[in-house]
Amino acid sequence: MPDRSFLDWPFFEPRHRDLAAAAEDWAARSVPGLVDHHDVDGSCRRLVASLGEAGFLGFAAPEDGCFDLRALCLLRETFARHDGLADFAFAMQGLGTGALTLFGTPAQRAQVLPGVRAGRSLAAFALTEPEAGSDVAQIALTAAPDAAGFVRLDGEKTWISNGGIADHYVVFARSGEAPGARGLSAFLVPAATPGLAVAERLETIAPHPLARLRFAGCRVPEANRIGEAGTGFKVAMATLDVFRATVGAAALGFARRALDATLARVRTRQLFGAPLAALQLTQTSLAEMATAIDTAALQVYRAAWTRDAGAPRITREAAMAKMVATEAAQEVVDRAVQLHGGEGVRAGSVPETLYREIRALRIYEGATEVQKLVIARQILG
Ligand code: COS
Repeated sequence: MPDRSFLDWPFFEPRHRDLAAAAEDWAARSVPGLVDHHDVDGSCRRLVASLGEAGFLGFAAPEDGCFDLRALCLLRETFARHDGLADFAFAMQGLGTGALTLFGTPAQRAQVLPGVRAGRSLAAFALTEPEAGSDVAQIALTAAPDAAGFVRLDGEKTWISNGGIADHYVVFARSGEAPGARGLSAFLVPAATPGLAVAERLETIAPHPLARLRFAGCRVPEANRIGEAGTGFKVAMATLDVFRATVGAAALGFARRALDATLARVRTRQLFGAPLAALQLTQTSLAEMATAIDTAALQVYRAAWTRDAGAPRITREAAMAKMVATEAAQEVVDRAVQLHGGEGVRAGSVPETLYREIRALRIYEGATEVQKLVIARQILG
């Protein structure tokens, strides 16, 4: 059982402690029966349906439009500790609708969010392009006026999580009001819209549903624009401000699992006539792992608490939380592999699985290098 003492920190309210216990209970009972890593599409559909039934998706797409970021982080941390896909399935329902929750009209929200909340429909966030990932202002997919009341989308998106299985995408496009960041808009695009096709499914070291999408004469009503024309960059950044802290939380879940597995290992594994845990070199590693985890948790829940307490923006806090927690988790997982020896690299072992799972978190939703850029800009003013 992982260290739960952080739940006594003053960041949390009683409802958060209850939620963490309920999430732990659901994950322990349900996740093993829902996940098959050889069938990531089916696993995600089953997970989303079950998460919806259990009521957890209400936190990803809140009915009142107000995120409880501490709750989102606690849920991602708990689900990630049990299985990377469980965390992924939950997180995408939030990231894929975050723009609607924050900027959608009542009609847009009513069209999409109840299905997402109930686990009946899957959501996706389509920002990255082959030539625009870290540099969002370079987005090239065009949104041009078409027949009266319609826009026409042409271009490509890539590395889209839930690509291929999502029921709707929030797509960021160049609508051309101004050059660069000020000429983008966000659109809600149902997956069945003619002209939208999955160009390629993408395989990664920790498989989950991921695709490159092609938009060719894909027409959506003007009414599907999320927020004002030309504000797509800010819509994307504000969504990422919320979800970056939760990426840190998922990393924390992986790191806690790695430490737990390592503690069990070093207590039982005999070396030079004593348990591995008796060696001071091992103790140094354990101390550094535990400290890195607490440091990451402080950053994640500081960011979440700051937003929940009413801060208008947590750009700096969220970037720090994502950077610190994902980098810490990579280090913790690597140490776990090392302390497990050969077992640490055996395909399917806990450390090996975590080693594959953690890597992408230092890249997606803004690589560590981008977070440094964001933090520096914030402190420079
Ligand atoms: N919330 C609201 N508004 C924001 C914002 C935020 N977090 N961040 C920037 N903005 C606003 C700025 O205030 C600026 O507004 P004005 O034009 O009114 O002055 C505008 O957006 C443009 O900002 P900026 O000049 O900083 O834009 P850049 O193109 O220089 O941004 C970074 C560069 C690196 C910060 C941005 O492109 C980024 O975050 N990239 C990473 C994206 C990412 O996470 N990609 C992964 C894909 S998602 S899996």
